[in-house]
Amino acid sequence: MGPSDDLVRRIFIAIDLDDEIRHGLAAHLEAVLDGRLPGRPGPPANWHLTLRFLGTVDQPAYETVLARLDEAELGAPFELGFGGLGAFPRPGRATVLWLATAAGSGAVDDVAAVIEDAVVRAGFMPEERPFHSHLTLSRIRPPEDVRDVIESMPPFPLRQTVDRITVFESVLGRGPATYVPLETFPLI
Ligand code: 2AM
Repeated sequence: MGPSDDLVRRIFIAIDLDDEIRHGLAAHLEAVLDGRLPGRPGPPANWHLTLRFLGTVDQPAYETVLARLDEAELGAPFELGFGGLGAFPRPGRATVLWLATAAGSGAVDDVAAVIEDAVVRAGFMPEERPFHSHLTLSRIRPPEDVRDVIESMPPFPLRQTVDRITVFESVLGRGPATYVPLETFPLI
């Protein structure tokens, strides 16, 4: 056992957003919805596009994940565009309100599949739910009908270049979780 072998962290792998996207999206939501997102909106600093949630990971497993990601062929950088709003499990009874990806969605799916493969090689159970790329904006409890909100928002027009993926730690506490970037892996 090394000195940090008992360290456990809550880990996920994601596409981080440029500050321009954070500011632009916050302004877009404010302009279109007057800041009135249903439910509990996440702070813009927390916005990201999850590729794979790992949950609680001990230090040896964490290091194995990093090694498998380091070996993985993550693909080339790409342009990511966004669309309008959507909701899980469905707009008429939503618990999660999200922003869709548009241009580059196929590349997001591809990199998510490569990461899934790397994570399974690292010894994790395969993800059973199909991957749906989305940027979570708000969590809604109890569920609400958000069809009007979804219909009232035009697509978000900005784009960003995705040239790396980021391994985040989710630090839970009172209020919103804090997401701490731990490692990045370049797309080349
Ligand atoms: P989300 O992408 O729909 O927001 C950190 O918690 C990130 O991992 C969140 O973005 C969250 O969902 C995602 N995630 C996926 N599965 C999760 C789970 N079972 N518990 C918590 N977060 C999960």
